[in-house]
Amino acid sequence: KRLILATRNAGKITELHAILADAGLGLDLVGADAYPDIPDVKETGVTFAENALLKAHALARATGHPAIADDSGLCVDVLGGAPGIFSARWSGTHGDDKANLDLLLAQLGDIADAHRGAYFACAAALALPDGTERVVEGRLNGTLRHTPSGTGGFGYDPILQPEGETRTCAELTPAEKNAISHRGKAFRALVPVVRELVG
Ligand code: ITT
Repeated sequence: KRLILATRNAGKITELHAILADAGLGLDLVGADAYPDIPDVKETGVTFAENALLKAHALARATGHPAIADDSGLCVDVLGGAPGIFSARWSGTHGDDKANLDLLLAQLGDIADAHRGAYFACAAALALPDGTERVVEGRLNGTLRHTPSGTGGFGYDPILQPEGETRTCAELTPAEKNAISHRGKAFRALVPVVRELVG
Protein backbone atom coordinates (compact mmCIF):
# COMPACT_ATOMS: atom_id res chain seq x y z
CA LYS A 1 0.00 0.00 0.00
CA ARG A 2 1.12 3.50 -0.87
CA LEU A 3 1.36 6.45 1.52
CA ILE A 4 2.13 9.78 -0.18
CA LEU A 5 4.53 12.16 1.55
CA ALA A 6 3.02 15.54 0.59
CA THR A 7 6.13 17.74 0.83
CA ARG A 8 8.89 18.97 -1.47
CA ASN A 9 11.19 20.15 1.35
CA ALA A 10 14.32 17.95 1.23
CA GLY A 11 15.13 18.46 4.93
CA LYS A 12 11.67 17.30 5.96
CA ILE A 13 11.76 14.31 3.59
CA THR A 14 15.02 13.02 5.11
CA GLU A 15 13.69 13.36 8.65
CA LEU A 16 10.28 11.85 7.86
CA HIS A 17 11.84 8.80 6.23
CA ALA A 18 13.90 8.19 9.39
CA ILE A 19 11.02 8.84 11.81
CA LEU A 20 8.57 6.65 9.88
CA ALA A 21 11.11 3.88 9.22
CA ASP A 22 11.52 3.54 13.00
CA ALA A 23 7.74 3.07 13.24
CA GLY A 24 7.83 0.09 10.85
CA LEU A 25 4.54 0.96 9.14
CA GLY A 26 5.10 -1.48 6.28
CA LEU A 27 3.75 1.06 3.76
CA ASP A 28 5.36 2.18 0.52
CA LEU A 29 6.31 5.83 1.24
CA VAL A 30 6.20 7.82 -2.00
CA GLY A 31 7.28 11.48 -2.17
CA ALA A 32 5.29 14.19 -3.96
CA ASP A 33 8.19 14.37 -6.42
CA ALA A 34 6.84 11.14 -7.96
CA TYR A 35 3.88 13.26 -9.12
CA PRO A 36 5.52 16.25 -10.84
CA ASP A 37 2.29 17.19 -12.64
CA ILE A 38 0.41 17.92 -9.43
CA PRO A 39 0.71 21.68 -8.82
CA ASP A 40 1.99 23.09 -5.52
CA VAL A 41 -0.77 23.67 -3.00
CA LYS A 42 -1.58 27.27 -2.02
CA GLU A 43 -1.00 27.47 1.73
CA THR A 44 -3.95 29.74 2.48
CA GLY A 45 -4.57 28.50 6.04
CA VAL A 46 -3.85 30.66 9.06
CA THR A 47 -2.59 27.82 11.28
CA PHE A 48 -0.03 25.02 10.90
CA ALA A 49 -2.87 22.48 11.19
CA GLU A 50 -4.94 24.10 8.43
CA ASN A 51 -2.00 24.23 6.04
CA ALA A 52 -0.94 20.64 6.78
CA LEU A 53 -4.49 19.48 6.04
CA LEU A 54 -4.63 21.51 2.80
CA LYS A 55 -1.44 19.81 1.57
CA ALA A 56 -2.50 16.30 2.62
CA HIS A 57 -5.97 16.60 1.07
CA ALA A 58 -4.63 17.97 -2.22
CA LEU A 59 -2.25 15.02 -2.67
CA ALA A 60 -4.75 12.40 -1.49
CA ARG A 61 -7.39 13.71 -3.89
CA ALA A 62 -4.99 14.00 -6.83
CA THR A 63 -3.27 10.61 -6.38
CA GLY A 64 -6.11 8.47 -4.99
CA HIS A 65 -3.79 7.34 -2.16
CA PRO A 66 -3.66 8.30 1.52
CA ALA A 67 -1.32 11.25 2.07
CA ILE A 68 0.53 12.75 5.02
CA ALA A 69 1.81 16.32 5.18
CA ASP A 70 3.90 18.50 7.48
CA ASP A 71 3.43 22.19 8.08
CA SER A 72 5.95 23.63 10.46
CA GLY A 73 7.87 26.71 11.50
CA LEU A 74 9.64 28.73 14.14
CA CYS A 75 7.61 30.82 16.60
CA VAL A 76 9.59 33.54 18.39
CA ASP A 77 8.25 34.92 21.69
CA VAL A 78 9.37 38.54 21.28
CA LEU A 79 8.00 38.59 17.73
CA GLY A 80 4.56 37.49 18.92
CA GLY A 81 4.93 34.04 17.36
CA ALA A 82 6.41 35.15 14.02
CA PRO A 83 7.65 33.92 11.60
CA GLY A 84 5.26 31.03 12.40
CA ILE A 85 3.47 29.79 9.29
CA PHE A 86 5.58 32.23 7.23
CA SER A 87 8.89 30.63 8.29
CA ALA A 88 9.76 29.24 4.85
CA ARG A 89 9.37 32.63 3.16
CA TRP A 90 10.29 35.08 5.93
CA SER A 91 12.88 36.88 3.78
CA GLY A 92 10.56 36.95 0.77
CA THR A 93 12.15 34.05 -1.10
CA HIS A 94 10.43 30.73 -0.40
CA GLY A 95 12.87 28.13 0.88
CA ASP A 96 15.95 30.39 1.13
CA ASP A 97 16.99 29.04 4.53
CA LYS A 98 20.07 31.24 4.88
CA ALA A 99 18.28 34.49 3.99
CA ASN A 100 15.42 33.62 6.36
CA LEU A 101 17.80 32.88 9.24
CA ASP A 102 19.94 35.98 8.62
CA LEU A 103 16.87 38.23 8.57
CA LEU A 104 15.55 36.75 11.79
CA LEU A 105 18.90 37.23 13.57
CA ALA A 106 19.02 40.84 12.36
CA GLN A 107 15.50 41.43 13.67
CA LEU A 108 16.45 40.06 17.10
CA GLY A 109 19.63 42.13 17.22
CA ASP A 110 21.35 41.92 20.61
CA ILE A 111 18.24 41.14 22.66
CA ALA A 112 19.46 39.28 25.78
CA ASP A 113 19.30 35.49 26.09
CA ALA A 114 16.52 35.69 28.68
CA HIS A 115 14.28 37.20 26.01
CA ARG A 116 15.25 34.89 23.13
CA GLY A 117 12.69 32.14 23.80
CA ALA A 118 11.23 30.37 20.75
CA TYR A 119 9.79 27.05 19.69
CA PHE A 120 9.53 24.93 16.60
CA ALA A 121 5.99 23.75 15.81
CA CYS A 122 4.88 20.98 13.50
CA ALA A 123 1.41 19.89 12.42
CA ALA A 124 1.30 16.39 10.94
CA ALA A 125 -1.81 15.66 8.85
CA LEU A 126 -3.24 12.51 7.32
CA ALA A 127 -5.89 12.67 4.59
CA LEU A 128 -7.62 9.83 2.77
CA PRO A 129 -9.02 10.11 -0.76
CA ASP A 130 -12.56 9.89 0.70
CA GLY A 131 -11.99 13.10 2.70
CA THR A 132 -11.25 11.53 6.10
CA GLU A 133 -8.71 13.70 7.95
CA ARG A 134 -6.67 13.75 11.14
CA VAL A 135 -4.08 16.21 12.41
CA VAL A 136 -1.74 16.20 15.42
CA GLU A 137 0.92 18.67 16.60
CA GLY A 138 4.33 18.66 18.23
CA ARG A 139 6.61 21.34 19.67
CA LEU A 140 10.25 21.82 20.60
CA ASN A 141 11.00 24.65 23.03
CA GLY A 142 14.33 26.44 23.12
CA THR A 143 16.24 29.70 22.88
CA LEU A 144 17.76 31.47 19.91
CA ARG A 145 21.52 31.87 19.68
CA HIS A 146 23.15 35.16 18.58
CA THR A 147 25.13 33.40 15.85
CA PRO A 148 24.50 30.20 13.86
CA SER A 149 26.31 27.01 14.83
CA GLY A 150 26.39 23.55 13.25
CA THR A 151 25.79 22.09 9.82
CA GLY A 152 23.11 19.43 10.38
CA GLY A 153 19.38 19.69 9.77
CA PHE A 154 17.92 22.59 7.80
CA GLY A 155 16.12 25.91 8.14
CA TYR A 156 16.58 27.61 11.50
CA ASP A 157 18.35 24.63 13.11
CA PRO A 158 21.73 26.44 13.50
CA ILE A 159 20.16 29.04 15.86
CA LEU A 160 17.67 27.02 17.93
CA GLN A 161 19.15 25.56 21.12
CA PRO A 162 16.62 23.14 22.63
CA GLU A 163 15.76 23.43 26.33
CA GLY A 164 18.25 21.41 28.40
CA GLU A 165 20.79 21.25 25.55
CA THR A 166 24.13 23.01 25.11
CA ARG A 167 24.13 22.41 21.34
CA THR A 168 21.93 23.81 18.57
CA CYS A 169 19.63 21.53 16.56
CA ALA A 170 22.20 21.71 13.75
CA GLU A 171 24.83 20.23 16.09
CA LEU A 172 22.69 17.24 17.10
CA THR A 173 22.89 13.97 15.16
CA PRO A 174 19.82 13.31 12.99
CA ALA A 175 18.67 10.64 15.47
CA GLU A 176 19.12 13.01 18.43
CA LYS A 177 17.12 15.73 16.69
CA ASN A 178 14.31 13.36 15.68
CA ALA A 179 14.06 12.03 19.23
CA ILE A 180 13.13 15.45 20.65
CA SER A 181 11.92 17.48 17.68
CA HIS A 182 8.49 18.96 16.93
CA ARG A 183 8.42 16.78 13.79
CA GLY A 184 9.43 13.62 15.63
CA LYS A 185 6.74 14.18 18.27
CA ALA A 186 4.00 15.03 15.76
CA PHE A 187 4.68 12.11 13.40
CA ARG A 188 5.17 9.58 16.18
CA ALA A 189 1.72 10.66 17.42
CA LEU A 190 0.32 10.25 13.88
CA VAL A 191 1.65 6.70 13.46
CA PRO A 192 -1.14 4.90 15.41
CA VAL A 193 -3.69 6.94 13.46
CA VAL A 194 -2.13 5.83 10.17
CA ARG A 195 -2.13 2.22 11.38
CA GLU A 196 -5.83 2.48 12.22
CA LEU A 197 -7.04 4.27 9.08
CA VAL A 198 -4.62 3.07 6.39
CA GLY A 199 -3.38 -0.27 7.63
P1 ITT B 1 6.38 21.85 1.99
O1 ITT B 1 5.24 22.82 2.08
O2 ITT B 1 6.59 21.30 0.61
O3 ITT B 1 6.29 20.77 3.01
P2 ITT B 1 7.96 24.09 3.00
O4 ITT B 1 9.42 24.27 3.24
O5 ITT B 1 7.25 25.14 2.22
O6 ITT B 1 7.76 22.64 2.31
P3 ITT B 1 6.56 24.87 5.44
O7 ITT B 1 5.66 25.84 4.77
O8 ITT B 1 5.98 23.95 6.48
O9 ITT B 1 7.26 23.89 4.39
O10 ITT B 1 7.77 25.69 6.08
C1 ITT B 1 8.61 25.13 7.01
C2 ITT B 1 9.75 26.10 7.34
O11 ITT B 1 9.88 26.20 8.76
C3 ITT B 1 11.08 25.59 6.82
O12 ITT B 1 11.36 26.13 5.55
C4 ITT B 1 12.05 26.05 7.88
O13 ITT B 1 12.45 27.37 7.62
C5 ITT B 1 11.22 26.04 9.16
N1 ITT B 1 11.36 24.75 9.85
C6 ITT B 1 10.42 23.78 9.97
N2 ITT B 1 10.90 22.70 10.62
C7 ITT B 1 12.18 22.99 10.90
C8 ITT B 1 13.22 22.26 11.52
O14 ITT B 1 13.04 21.03 11.95
N3 ITT B 1 14.41 22.86 11.65
C9 ITT B 1 14.61 24.10 11.20
N4 ITT B 1 13.70 24.84 10.57
C10 ITT B 1 12.48 24.30 10.42
